[in-house]
Amino acid sequence: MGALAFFDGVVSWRCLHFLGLELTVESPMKLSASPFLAPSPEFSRYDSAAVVVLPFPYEGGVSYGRGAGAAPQAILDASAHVEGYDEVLKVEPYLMGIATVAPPAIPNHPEGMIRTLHERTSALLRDDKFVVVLGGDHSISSGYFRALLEKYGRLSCIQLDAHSDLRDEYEGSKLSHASVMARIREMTPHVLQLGIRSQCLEEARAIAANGWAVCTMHDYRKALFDADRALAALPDPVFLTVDLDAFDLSVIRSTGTPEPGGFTWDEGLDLLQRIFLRKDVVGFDLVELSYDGVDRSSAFCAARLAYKMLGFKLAAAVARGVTGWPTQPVGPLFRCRPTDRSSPGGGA
Ligand SMILES: [Mn+2]
Repeated sequence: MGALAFFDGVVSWRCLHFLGLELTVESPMKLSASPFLAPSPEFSRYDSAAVVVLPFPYEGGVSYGRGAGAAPQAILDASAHVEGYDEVLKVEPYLMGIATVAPPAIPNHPEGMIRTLHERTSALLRDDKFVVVLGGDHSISSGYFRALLEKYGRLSCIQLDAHSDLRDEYEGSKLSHASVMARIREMTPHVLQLGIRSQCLEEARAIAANGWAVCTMHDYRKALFDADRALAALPDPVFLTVDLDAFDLSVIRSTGTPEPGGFTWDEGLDLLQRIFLRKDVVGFDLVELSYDGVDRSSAFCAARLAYKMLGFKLAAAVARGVTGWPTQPVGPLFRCRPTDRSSPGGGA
């Protein structure tokens, strides 16, 4: 294949004008050899896709179990076995076009890692793609959050997680996965944390002192926290970060720091559907899957979850009249439109 192999599947066209000649070159952002869902090629081309999946295999921020670095590829491999038809929505959401780019080279220090993710997601957002980042451990999320914040000017964050991740630093690092929500809270006051069932005294005191919107799983189950009211109070647009340990071990058991008592599959999907229908979700990530080469079901559930969430995103856009149900990829469907952002409480 030689030098041409590099450009095989290369995406994002750019035109240069030089001495009156128009030269078309391509940026070195390669498509993945294993596209999400493995659809026929016409549904995974970059230029026509509404959605871009970015695998980000980083696990330098973990504190317990490893395997997050192998997770994105495991999710992509599993996604080839996910049905393209959504039996609840009764449509095939992949018809909107879902491209999957190859993972970038990631520096092995956290600052460089964050910078790399920020740069990659910023480039995809400039092309008006709806970007799904597949982690990787949770320390990556602040890089994508910053890219979205720069695009939209203001941004809220909804986190589904067993852990509140609010320690200012953990094991000497401010960029540990246990500190990611502390970093995001430095960029926005509008944060809603759901499913929490593991935190330290420092975190509990900070939550109480600041009146932060943190819904423990106990309070969720006992109806002691009004999630609908908290959702309504959160300004649009919203970044959604899903730590897969938010789900119960009976759904997804292979995570970096597993905790019992999480969302069932149906509970989690119901909550996520409400979030997508009521809020303007402009991007999300799935993090903390720990792939050990044996447990295929956790990776499959993560793939299924990502596709369910994309179906919810599409259904919300259809409900708002932003688009009809797509029958073929026609480029970005969810691009930022000022009229979409007129209502802070926004959404259907
Ligand atoms: Mn967690």
